[in-house]
Amino acid sequence: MESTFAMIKPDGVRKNLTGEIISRFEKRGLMIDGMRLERLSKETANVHYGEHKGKAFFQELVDFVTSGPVVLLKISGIEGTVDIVRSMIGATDPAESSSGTIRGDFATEISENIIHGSDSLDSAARELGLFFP
Ligand code: 3AN
Repeated sequence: MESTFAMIKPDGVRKNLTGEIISRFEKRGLMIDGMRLERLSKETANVHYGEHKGKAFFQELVDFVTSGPVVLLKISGIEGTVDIVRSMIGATDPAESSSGTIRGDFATEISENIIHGSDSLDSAARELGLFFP
């Protein structure tokens, strides 16, 4: 069974989209294997977004993702789950994400794009190791 990590960001939680988002994954046939509501510390956010350290938007990203509670998800299913979840989330920039994707339906700004999902098997392993050890 393949597993991936997703995180409903503070804007998704504030907009009451948690149920809608989880429901989409479940209806697709994926299993919610782990779930936790928590407010991330700056330290954890720094580790999670470590690959973006040094970029212009890094501090804004860390401040935003720690601005309120997030929902941490371990999602499991058939081979290809990492890619299925990414395709359901949609492109990083909501201006480019298709309707029918989570970002395409609910996000308008790249800095507040509702949800994060691991982008590869390697990131899924790393991120699941951080949040669901
Ligand atoms: P994704 O979340 O689609 O994997 P990444 O990993 O490139 O995208 O970026 C991580 C997060 O950083 C994005 N979800 C977004 O919130 C933020 N981000 C990426 N690019 C920008 C940007 N140009 N300006 C502001 N925030 C950005």
